[in-house]
Amino acid sequence: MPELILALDVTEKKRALEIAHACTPHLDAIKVGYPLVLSAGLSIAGDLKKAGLPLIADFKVADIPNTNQLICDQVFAAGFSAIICHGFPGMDSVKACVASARAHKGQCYVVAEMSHPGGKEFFSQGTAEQIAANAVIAGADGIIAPATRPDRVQVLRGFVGHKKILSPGVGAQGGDADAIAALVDGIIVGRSIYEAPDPAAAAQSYARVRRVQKR
Ligand code: NUP
Repeated sequence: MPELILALDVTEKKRALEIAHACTPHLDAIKVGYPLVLSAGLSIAGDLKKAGLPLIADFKVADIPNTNQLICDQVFAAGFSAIICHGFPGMDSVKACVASARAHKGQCYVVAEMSHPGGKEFFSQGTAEQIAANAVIAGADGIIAPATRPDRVQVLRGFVGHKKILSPGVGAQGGDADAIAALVDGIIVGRSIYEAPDPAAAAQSYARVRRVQKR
C-alpha cells in the first residue's frame, strides 16, 4: 500500500517543526530539501527525528562519485534515512550514493523523470527509461517518477519491477493522488499539505492513499 510522504519545504524552522508534529500521525515519512536545510541547517534532521518517522533528504545529488559520496555521508551522519540523487551524471555517480546509503543502513532513490512541465525537455527520448534501468543495476532502492504523468509512471514501472517508485507532483502541480496511488509505493505531497489552513487535516485527507491496493 502506498506511503504518504510530506515534502516539508517550509523555510521557517519553528513552523516546519509544528507542521511535522501535527501531521506525523498521518505520515509514513518526511522529505526535506534545500529550502528547509538552507534556512534551518542540517541539524534539522535531529529535530525532526524526534517525530520517529524516516527522513528523506531530497538534495538531488548530481556530482562526480567522490563528491556524491562526501555529500551522502554527511546526510546520513546527520540522521537522514534516505537520500535522493540524480541519475543523469551516470552509473558511477549513482553507485557512490548507493554505497554511502548501504554503509549507513540507509536508502537511495534516483530521480528518473521530473514532475514539472520542463521535466519533459531532457528526461525524454528514452533518457528516463535508461536512468530507471541504471538505478536498478546500481542497486538503488527505487526511483522518483512524476505523479503528473501516470502514463510515464506505468512505463517506468516496467523498468524497475518491484523496486519502489516515489511520486511527487500531487496537488499543487496538478497530479491526482487517487489516480497515482495504485501505481506507486509512495506519494510525495508538499504545498497541498503545508500551505493548507489545517495541515494535519490535509495530511489526514491524503492518508486515504495508504489504503489503496497497488495494481
Ligand atoms: O520530479 C520531482 N518533482 C518534485 O516536485 C522531484 C522532486 N523531488 N520533487 C519535489 O517534491 C519538490 O522539490 C518538492 O519538494 C516536492 C513536491 O512539492 P509540492 O509540489 O507538492 O509542493
